[in-house]
Amino acid sequence: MYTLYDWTIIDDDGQAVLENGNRLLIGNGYMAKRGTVEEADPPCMPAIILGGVYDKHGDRWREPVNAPDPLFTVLSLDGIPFTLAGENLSTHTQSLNFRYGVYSRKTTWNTKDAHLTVSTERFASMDDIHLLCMKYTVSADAPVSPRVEIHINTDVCDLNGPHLGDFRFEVKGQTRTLICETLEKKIPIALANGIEGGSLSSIIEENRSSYLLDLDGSNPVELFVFGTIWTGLDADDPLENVEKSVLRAKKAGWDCLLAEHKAKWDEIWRIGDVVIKGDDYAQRALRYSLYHLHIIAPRHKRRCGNFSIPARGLSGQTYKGAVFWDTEMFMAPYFLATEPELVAQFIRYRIETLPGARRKAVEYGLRGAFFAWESQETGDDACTDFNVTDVFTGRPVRTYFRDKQVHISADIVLAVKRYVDATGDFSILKEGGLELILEVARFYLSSIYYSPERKRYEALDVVGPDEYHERVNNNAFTNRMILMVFETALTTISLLKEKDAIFIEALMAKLNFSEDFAFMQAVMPCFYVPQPNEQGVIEQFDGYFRLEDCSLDVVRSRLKDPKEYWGGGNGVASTTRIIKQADVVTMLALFGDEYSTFVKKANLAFYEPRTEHGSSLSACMYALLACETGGSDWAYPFFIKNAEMDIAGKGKHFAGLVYIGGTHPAANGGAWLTAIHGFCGFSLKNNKIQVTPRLPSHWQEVMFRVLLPDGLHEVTVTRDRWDEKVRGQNV
Ligand code: IFM
Repeated sequence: MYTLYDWTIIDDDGQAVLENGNRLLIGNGYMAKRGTVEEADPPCMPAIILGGVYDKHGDRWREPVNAPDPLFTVLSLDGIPFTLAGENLSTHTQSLNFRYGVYSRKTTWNTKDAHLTVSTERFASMDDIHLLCMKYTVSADAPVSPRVEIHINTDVCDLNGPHLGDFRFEVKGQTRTLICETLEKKIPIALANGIEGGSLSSIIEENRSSYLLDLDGSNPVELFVFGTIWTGLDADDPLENVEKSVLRAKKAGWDCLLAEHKAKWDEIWRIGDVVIKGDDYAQRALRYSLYHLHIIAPRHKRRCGNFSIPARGLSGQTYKGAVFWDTEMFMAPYFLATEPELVAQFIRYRIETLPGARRKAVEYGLRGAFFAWESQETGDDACTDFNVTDVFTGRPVRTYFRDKQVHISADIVLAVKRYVDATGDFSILKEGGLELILEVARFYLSSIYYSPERKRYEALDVVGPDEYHERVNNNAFTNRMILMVFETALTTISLLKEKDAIFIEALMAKLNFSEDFAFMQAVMPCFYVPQPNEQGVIEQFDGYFRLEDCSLDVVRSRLKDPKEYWGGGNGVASTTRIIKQADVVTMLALFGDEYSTFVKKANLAFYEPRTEHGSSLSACMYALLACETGGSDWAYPFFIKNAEMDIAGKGKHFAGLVYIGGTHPAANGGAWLTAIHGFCGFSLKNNKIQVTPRLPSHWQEVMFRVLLPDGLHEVTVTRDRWDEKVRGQNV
């Protein structure tokens, strides 16, 4: 069972192994290591996921590479390894300090002569992203001689692997190296570990990485293990680099490396922290959520191009380690306020993957840029046509996420627009941002239809955010987003024309966009966006109101298997008004200025009881809209649901038979969105901070910081007032 304290989460029974893997994850944006114990075997899903490194095994799903573990350590006595499953287990706790990203465990086993305890600490250095550090301490209350073996373990678990081959080990003194390569693209992956004995005199026998410890019953033995990882995407000679990194780490030593790592975290929190007064649990849970965003933020420059954040972060191989709309819509707002350079990096990643988006559009007989629903390093779509497995037949189910969830391209445009609005950084538009916007506009221009009867342009045969209803016409959210793309294209062109007319002319010529431009102008006034009915409710898509109107409980009672997929051809929700996640409500939360409070309230009241919230992207949109309509207390449980998503570990683990467990960065971002945009009523207008306090009734105060072009702003919001201090340029 876990307990959440200030900056620490502790699990004291080790039962929930898979949940703890996520809950106690450490990382630094380059890689993340799951919160499993050092000796964990593949069924416990130990993993070190490397951001942006993918592999495909045969015709199985392409997914991120799980690297060998350079910190793998097993303790044994008389040849019998100690495990958490052993009957000799006495006590076990694991914890995570989420201020500094330090994982710890303490486990005691009974032996016939003594109680034997292993205590470890480890971190993924924020200072040297290639480095993992571990302190491994063994103690006993009576003399005993256990053995410690430290390997670079290649026996890792993969959902669709294995992904590595051609393993070549070498041992040089206390340093062990391994070079191997991915199967598909032959990317070299190099690892090394170096071991330092804090009490080397206690080690009486040494055989490569195997140590027989002579414990005297009072003095513990401390071993320090430094593991490093480089890939062929980082350097020409990753092997040389891992060796150098290990030597550097051994020379610096644990204390120094830990201090450097902590200094980086201090810097992150100096800008990124949020302080809540009046609600300790919310404070802890929100900081924990922000921690999870920071450990997957790709701050480092990659020589092979920019990368973004996958939907399950770096917590495993779920969803093929792919980047979805989650990043732009749910995570980017936090980083836009605190580290806008990261959002620029997300956008650059999309600019660099434009060729993949163009290829996808061509594949569907369309023009422009149709971004991948599940994007990996090239921008080609990793999403398959059969993304769910039927629980009854074991057969793949045809899903339409890949070909019909067209809003993905517009979501990316919205992020570009928001970035430029907030930072005034027009350079990104010239470096491919405007090209991206125009190519997305062109994609929609090539996919919409004109209805002569209704005298309007429509978007037909799409899937909106509610994935349970496939191939629908005029999904309100999608249509409004498409219109936003046209609006953004138009305003950005005229804005840049004023600044650099030659650039605009050249770009229009390069893209041959003049005809599209004229067509877009003609389409805009007659592009259809569904409007509220007399009751103020907006129909989610054409014909939605004609579907069976039954309760969530009734739909749930129709399930024959708890893992059954609710959507698609045979899903229990497909023929009903029950939806998976916020859809119309997301549109209202994004375009709030265009709708009255009456309409917002009507849609909240209508859609919330009909929403399964089967996605971690749902709660925050309901919460945001509720805050706008005076419902902060109503929104509070939705905020908590988001903020504690990875603490409680109650998120869905299966879609059909496909494993979808992992961390939920979109929910982490959603928690910040609700606290800051929702409860504090924060927004930016022309680079000026605006706040409308609407805190939940038991909150006294919230402090957060925003990094604007003129410096760091510290905003304090109380129940009825707010205050802003500018801390100047020197951030
Ligand atoms: O992007 C989401 C989608 O909206 C719902 N299914 C899971 C995806 C990844 O989080």
